[in-house]
Amino acid sequence: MKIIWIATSNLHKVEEFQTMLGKDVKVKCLKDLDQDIEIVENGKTFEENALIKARSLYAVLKEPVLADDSGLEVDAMNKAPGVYSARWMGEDTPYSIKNQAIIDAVKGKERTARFVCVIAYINEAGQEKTYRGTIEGLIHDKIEGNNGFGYDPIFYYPPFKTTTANVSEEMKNSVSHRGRALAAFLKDWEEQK
Ligand code: ITT
Repeated sequence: MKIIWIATSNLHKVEEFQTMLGKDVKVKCLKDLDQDIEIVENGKTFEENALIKARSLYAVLKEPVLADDSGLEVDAMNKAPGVYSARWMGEDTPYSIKNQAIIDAVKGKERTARFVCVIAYINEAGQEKTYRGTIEGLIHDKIEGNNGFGYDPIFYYPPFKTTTANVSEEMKNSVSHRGRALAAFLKDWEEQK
């Protein structure tokens, strides 16, 4: 079976990648390594951070790797939390609290927001490329839905008439920032075969 390494320790991302890539591929992540690698995510953009993650894993494996850097941009918050989405208000703060804080912050303001995902790929020869996917939506006025993760329960996607936490994983993946970035990567990858 083909193995694809992804430089993430977020098991929700791993699950989404596994579902999107299908049963012929086994997704492996940082938790499958027999050593801890230190990744200093100090980039200012999703592209920089995705490359930092991919390079850290490539340095250890010396085989093709993917990495994902993603986050939520809220227009009324000057595009925060953005690249700080995981760390915003503290990495261990429950999303019920972070999500309510965003709902409160946009009250009476523009509700537009987007999820952004940048996938970085490094091939066997060490060549690097990034792929960006976005999904435009609105900050919902309440927390809704039990699927997905992170900010999904407040991300209202108008075509679904509900949040991305209130639809199946397949439905979310079919339009999501991660799904779109992965589709761009796969198209390029197939063409290069
Ligand atoms: P890795 O760095 O190990 O990949 P992470 O969770 O720290 O895991 P990021 O630095 O890319 O990853 O931060 C992404 C954060 O953005 C994530 O923790 C969520 O808070 C949010 N996010 C990204 N994609 C999301 C999605 O599909 N649904 C909900 N929230 C998402």
